[in-house]
Amino acid sequence: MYRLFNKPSVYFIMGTQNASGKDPLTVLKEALRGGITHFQLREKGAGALQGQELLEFAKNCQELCRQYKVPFLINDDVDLALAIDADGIHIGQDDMDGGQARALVGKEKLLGVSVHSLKEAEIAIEAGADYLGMGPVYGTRSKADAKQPAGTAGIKEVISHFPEVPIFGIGGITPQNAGAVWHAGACGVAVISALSEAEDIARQIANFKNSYTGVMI
Ligand code: 3NM
Repeated sequence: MYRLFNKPSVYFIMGTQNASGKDPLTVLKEALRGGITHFQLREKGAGALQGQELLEFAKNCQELCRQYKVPFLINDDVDLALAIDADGIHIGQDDMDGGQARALVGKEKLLGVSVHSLKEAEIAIEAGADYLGMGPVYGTRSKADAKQPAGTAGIKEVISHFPEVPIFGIGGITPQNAGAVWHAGACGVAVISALSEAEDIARQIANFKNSYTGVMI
């Protein structure tokens, strides 16, 4: 199951609110063309699409991801994920319980869980998580209720206990500061603004991948 998480993974997260005035589907297409390895639709906050509009947008995102054979996950909304047969679901600590999410989506779907401690990581893994997100590593403007920046110590700790579980660093990560996340042993970076606000999304993705080997263009 962990084969879908090769290093260095670049996991793009976006909702229509993150597209910085651009067409969100165009942003997603550029990111897919540029080589993102995972995509999560995270539609949150004021003005978030709902109902039929959200369903249509999600289907359009899914269609694009299929063209590029990139796993398409949905944040939090299990009903939506099941309705459109998304590849997986990502949940936070304030959403439903990991075990409950796993029971609802079944064994085949990817399940990601946001965690902030070794204890939360243990519980998520026990519940059947395929990967974990850990953050915020750095300060972020993209999540209203984000915790204090935690650096990479937690990532290192979880990896030392569960070396086989894919861990993504999240929160304020850019190609310039991603080195510490790779150094901690993360399989990938999960990012919103560094890609959604990039002038040249493909180059930014290349820079993320190159930051793994220390090369920058
Ligand atoms: N979750 P950006 S931080 C969605 O700490 C999310 O769990 C976080 O956006 C966590 O790359 C975050 O723009 C926002 O900082 C990430």
